[in-house]
Amino acid sequence: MSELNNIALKILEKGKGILAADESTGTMTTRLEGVNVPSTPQNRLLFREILFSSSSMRECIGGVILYDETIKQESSKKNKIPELISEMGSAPGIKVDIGAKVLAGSPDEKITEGLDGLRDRLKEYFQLGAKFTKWRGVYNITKNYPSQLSIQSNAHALARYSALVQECNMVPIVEPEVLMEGEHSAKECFEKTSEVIKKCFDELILHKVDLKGIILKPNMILSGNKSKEKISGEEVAKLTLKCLKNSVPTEVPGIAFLSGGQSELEATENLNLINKHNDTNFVMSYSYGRALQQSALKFWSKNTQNIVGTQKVFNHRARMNTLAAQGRWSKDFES
Ligand code: 5MM
Repeated sequence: MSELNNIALKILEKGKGILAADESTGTMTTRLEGVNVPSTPQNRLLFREILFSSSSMRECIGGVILYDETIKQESSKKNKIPELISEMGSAPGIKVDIGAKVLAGSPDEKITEGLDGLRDRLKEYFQLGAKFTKWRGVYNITKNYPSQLSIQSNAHALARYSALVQECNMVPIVEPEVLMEGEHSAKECFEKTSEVIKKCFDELILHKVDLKGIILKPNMILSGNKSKEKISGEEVAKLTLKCLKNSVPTEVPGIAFLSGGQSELEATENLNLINKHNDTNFVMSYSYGRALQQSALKFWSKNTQNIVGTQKVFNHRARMNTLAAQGRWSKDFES
């Protein structure tokens, strides 16, 4: 078994998932200011260090995606953040794209940038201890979108990124996110997500990426957040599994969903149902940002010195999702 395959499987072993703590400074500022905490480098670190040193890191969090600022910061005990994460038994990872920018030729859509100079940046991150990386492409659903231009150019970028990452002995997380924003139905989400993922794999294969050494980070199949249609969790699970069975090659070891704006409870409940019905060989776990951090951030903002209390809130969410990643969660565990 290849080294990259081992890393991917270890990150997602025994119901473990990924903590997406890779918010860029702009996004983290929005999150912190949303709870009335000033967005300084110290505060960004303080909150993140509280999460990274929580006890659930050992049992639940197989990997943490960091942002460039954080991977270079030191913890309060003066060790580097990737060292802290490794000591907690988890794998440090890094977001390496530099964001989604306006797509020339289709200005209402986005293309993710960051390929120029990537090989050198990857070497630096590897030296800093990163074991895996992340790149996110975003697609919106409207009557005319996502366009072929957006589907093809983002797939191409995800594949070039993945090939460079594997060359540098790290596992690429491939994140094509079909956004929840919009009026579309779950059927449209299913069709567009299937098309987007299939194109990504065409390009990954063309670029000779070892599919056993990647993790796919897709959206679940949901109706748009402005749609009148409401579908059940059972339906979400059924459509999500159908989509992935039809579009993901069987060599891929693991799938870690993004939460994409679902509430913490919805993200856990849907993941649980997906796993209850999982009739594939893929490990199906989580790589959540908001759905792991929201309650902890809210709690922490009331008293930023309350480390133990904040960790308790985070530990609970991480444990619920790790149960869900094994299809063993129940609503009764929430209270
Ligand atoms: C943590 O949020 C990441 C995006 O941050 P920026 O927009 O600031 O770059 C994002 O890539 C995240 O990893 C995924 O979208 C999953 O996060 P959610 O909150 O959707 O689970």
